[in-house]
Amino acid sequence: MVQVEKYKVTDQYPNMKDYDAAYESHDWAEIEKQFSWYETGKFNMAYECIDYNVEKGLGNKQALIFKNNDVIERYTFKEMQDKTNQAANVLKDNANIEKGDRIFIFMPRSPELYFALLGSLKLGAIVGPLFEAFMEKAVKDRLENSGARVLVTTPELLTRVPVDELPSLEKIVVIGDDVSADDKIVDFRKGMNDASTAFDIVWLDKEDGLILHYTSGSTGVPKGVLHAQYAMIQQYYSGKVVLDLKEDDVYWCTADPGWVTGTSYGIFAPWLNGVTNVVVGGRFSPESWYGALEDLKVTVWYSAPTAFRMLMGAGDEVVNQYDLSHVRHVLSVGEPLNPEVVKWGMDVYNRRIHDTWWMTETGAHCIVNFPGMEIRGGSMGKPLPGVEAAIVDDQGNELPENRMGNLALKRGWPAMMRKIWKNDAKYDSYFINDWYVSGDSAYKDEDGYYWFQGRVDDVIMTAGERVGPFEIESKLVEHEAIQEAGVIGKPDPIRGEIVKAFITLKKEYKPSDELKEDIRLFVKNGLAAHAAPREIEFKDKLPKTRSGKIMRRVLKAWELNLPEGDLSALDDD
Ligand code: 6R9
Repeated sequence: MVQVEKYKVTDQYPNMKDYDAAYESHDWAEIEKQFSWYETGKFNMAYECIDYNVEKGLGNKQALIFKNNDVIERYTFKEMQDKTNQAANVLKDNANIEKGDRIFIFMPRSPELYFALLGSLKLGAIVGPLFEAFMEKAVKDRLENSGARVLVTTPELLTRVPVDELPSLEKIVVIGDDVSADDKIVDFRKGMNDASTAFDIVWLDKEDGLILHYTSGSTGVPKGVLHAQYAMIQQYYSGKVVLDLKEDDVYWCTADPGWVTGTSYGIFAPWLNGVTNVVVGGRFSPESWYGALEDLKVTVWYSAPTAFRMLMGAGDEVVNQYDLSHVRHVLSVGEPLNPEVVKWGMDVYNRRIHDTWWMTETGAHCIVNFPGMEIRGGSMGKPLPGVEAAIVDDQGNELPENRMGNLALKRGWPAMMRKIWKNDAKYDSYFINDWYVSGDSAYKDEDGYYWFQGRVDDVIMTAGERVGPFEIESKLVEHEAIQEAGVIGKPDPIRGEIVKAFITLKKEYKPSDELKEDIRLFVKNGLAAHAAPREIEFKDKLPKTRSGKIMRRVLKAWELNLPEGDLSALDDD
């Protein structure tokens, strides 16, 4: 049995009630009372995020701090109200947007992205955010499938939009200097200069569309996941109890809005809670990230295992050059958080890193390490109050404790997706009876903690044993030479599958046969003989999605010489 590291609650969270009490007493109807629509019946996410805060007297409070290298821009909630109203007017004056029309946004992070996105929501449009790194085919597929009527982009990225092949696309709003406008192209900056700061928000119903995120599932075909306005209730609540957002917090979520984390927790949760929200542009480097934490005095920091592993690989000396004393709460999402990383977080930041599990489809946190509960290194935690989870078999029967199976959620949590765009059959295929089946494999221990094992398709069957790749990867990254590891099952005539590991080494280490042998022994002695990789291949880097997930599907395709499938999510910079 692997030793589990436990991290007790400290006095860091004096205001958090304990987890069991919060779960027992939870009632979404009580949370609804926090929103303006509880009184008015009129919904609009952008109103709740921005205007409602101004009305509550937070107009002069910093809403957005944008940092890109040495440039820092700051906007109060009142300024955000004006800017988002102006953006809404620019869109309204140039395109005939009706409630539910799709407006896509394809640009790097900048304050204007947030003005345009919230402005689109004020018009009642459904927003579709795209990663700036998408190439022509990925852009076309998404605009085509969604039938987007308007695209907001920059002059540089416009070159990747096959405008002539997109008949539904009526207007392109270009954000740049010297834009030459015509009957299709709109000059955003000129429009903003001329636009009024007054705008009549289009009121919606709670089930009206909010956001359309395209995500590549394990099969690799991108699908449009639609969320409704009502998702806000869970985003707000989890912002309060999981991100632990408080009035004076300076909050930084490192995710791009092209990924659901960058909208649910990079836009909605912080602003629904009236908190100062930090956006950092430019590329990742340990120096620029620690610099942002120090300069902006960030208090709550939400990032991903891939980033934490890179920071860990950069060495502890870098950390010590920065003053991170303001950071009081750290969270992670996107991939399993290796116990080694949690341990390192305790050593160098003196903070517990709180893992959170959820998906594009779930819209908000579902399984979390609640700030007030004991953390067990490697576990994604327990269900968010108001969410019912279980491990089920392929027929939807609940499995007993400590049995690996499908991680499932009881249908009906507030932020659940409402449809897969133009693909009802796909939507229906997620459900067995009342269970939404996530496609992740996990087990629940006797204390109710959930332990991620891998995507269902990634689970390895070797010599009659089921092994989750995550456990092996986590053991591998404990090895002093290893930076990152991706593990797959490779078909084998005798054993069914064998464990194969793709490994990147820390800078100081060189590949060698001795090192392979040492790594094998390390896993064999530290985990189990059947988990030790029979094959090891060293790589300069691993294939990852733009949100930082190791793409085991691509590793497998390389290994078996299979087609790689849709690679639009692959981060190939
Ligand atoms: C928010 C987000 C969802 C998939 C999910 C799972 C993996 C996310 C995780 C995690 C282990 C965690 N995942 N968080 N695995 N522990 N804390 O990531 O959405 O991009 O749709 O990915 O990511 O496999 O099913 P999305």
